Amino acid sequence: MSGPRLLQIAHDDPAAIRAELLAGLLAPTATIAPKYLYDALGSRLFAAITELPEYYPTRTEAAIFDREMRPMAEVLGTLATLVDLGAGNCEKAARLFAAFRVRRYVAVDISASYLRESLENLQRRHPEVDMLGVGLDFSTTLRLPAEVGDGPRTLFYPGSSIGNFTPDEALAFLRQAHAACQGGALLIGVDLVKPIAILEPAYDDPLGVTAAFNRNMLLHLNRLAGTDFAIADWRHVAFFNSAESRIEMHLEALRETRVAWLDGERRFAPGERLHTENSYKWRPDDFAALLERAGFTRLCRWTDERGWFAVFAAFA
Ligand code: AVI
Repeated sequence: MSGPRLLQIAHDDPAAIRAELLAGLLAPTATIAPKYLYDALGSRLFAAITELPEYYPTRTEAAIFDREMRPMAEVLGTLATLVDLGAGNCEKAARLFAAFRVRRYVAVDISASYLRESLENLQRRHPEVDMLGVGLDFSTTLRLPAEVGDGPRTLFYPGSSIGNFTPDEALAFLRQAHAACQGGALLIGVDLVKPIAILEPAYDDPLGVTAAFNRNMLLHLNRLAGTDFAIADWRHVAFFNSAESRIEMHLEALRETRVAWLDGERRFAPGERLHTENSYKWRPDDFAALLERAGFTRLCRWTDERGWFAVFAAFA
């Protein structure tokens, strides 16, 4: 048995990351991209969020896959190449291997070294599948390396991470996904609009795990940008913005606070906010229309009985 191959596509250099973060901090409404929520601790806190009773997306999507695996396999057929976008521990994709008779598995995540252990474990359990790990920040450009191979591919993008893009960004991403699947398909999970009484606790849980996840971004920024955020000066705020159909996460200054770095500073008044994430909630027909605008033709969709979450198969 040969082990999985790993490939790292260039990271942004630290100076460019620092410049981007500081520009966001100095903007009239301070904004930091949600990808900076995920340092090592942030990734663990996100995993803990998925276990919370209030955070319904992960288990609702898993239940759809459990119930609909056979109809999905009938629609999609054998998946010669499955490309897992944001693979993490690779477990969601691994559940598809048998039903979809996956022959080649390509795990893509921001860093190839994060994938090593998960892929090695998976390779031991599935010696019949050819595996490749690709380190790539596909949130900016989804261009897969030639090593992924020729022929149609099925792109797998679960978890409703598409919701962390604005609708324009989502369209741009889906157009790139359409090109990247080379005549194959996209299998994607999408969180849907639902009552505020369900949405808001999912992003502001009583245990405070989502608050820790959000506030931890400041520790990450202190390391990446050399800032001196005092975590105790900031509180987690999350609410549903109905006009934009999105949950917004912010960090709000509890008191007058000054954040300094090597050659600059910004003062925040009490109540002033730093915008850290949007999580768009889609209406199924609007998302289907978005897939069609991106170039996908035939669509299939599966939802749970409450209509909280949808999985779409979209063919190029
Ligand atoms: C990763 N992403 C789909 C999550 C979401 O629901 O938007 C991130 C998250 N933010 C707060 N809780 C979970």
